[in-house]
Amino acid sequence: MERSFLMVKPDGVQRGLIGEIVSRFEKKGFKLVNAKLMQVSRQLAEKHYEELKDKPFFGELVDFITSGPVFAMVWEGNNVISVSRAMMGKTNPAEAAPGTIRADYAVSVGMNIIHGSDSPENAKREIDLWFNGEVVSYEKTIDKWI
Ligand code: DAT
Ligand code: MG
Repeated sequence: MERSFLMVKPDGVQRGLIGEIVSRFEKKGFKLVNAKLMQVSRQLAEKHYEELKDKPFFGELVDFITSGPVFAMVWEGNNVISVSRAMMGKTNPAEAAPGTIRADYAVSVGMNIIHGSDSPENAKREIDLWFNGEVVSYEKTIDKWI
């Protein structure tokens, strides 16, 4: 079963959107297999976003991600990586389709509420980085209906 790393960013936590975001993925039929509220260190933020280290906004991005607690999660389900990206909407909320998380709750590209892995390779890398690769495996009786 495919897994993805998702994270409610500091703006989403401050704005009280953890429950709303968790609810969207639960209702979709994905399974939460790990989660934690945490203050991110600069070292972790820089490692997480290392692919972007040469971008002009890298410093601001690390400042933002370390500016308050985040809610880090691992979700499991069929095509969860691409489907959760579709549910998040485009990086720039102004271009995100109505009904997506970023379109519904954000207006700036910097503060866009949520992170989600963009490929199987990055999902594995991020689950290893944030959760030491650990997930909670469990059955739900509803699984056969999803
Ligand atoms: P995504 O979060 O949709 O995967 P990304 O990986 O390209 O997007 O970039 C990571 C984050 O960096 C993104 O959520 C917000 C920030 N960012 C991206 N492009 C930016 C830009 N042009 N100006 C400011 N921040 C930007
Ligand atoms: Mg990305």
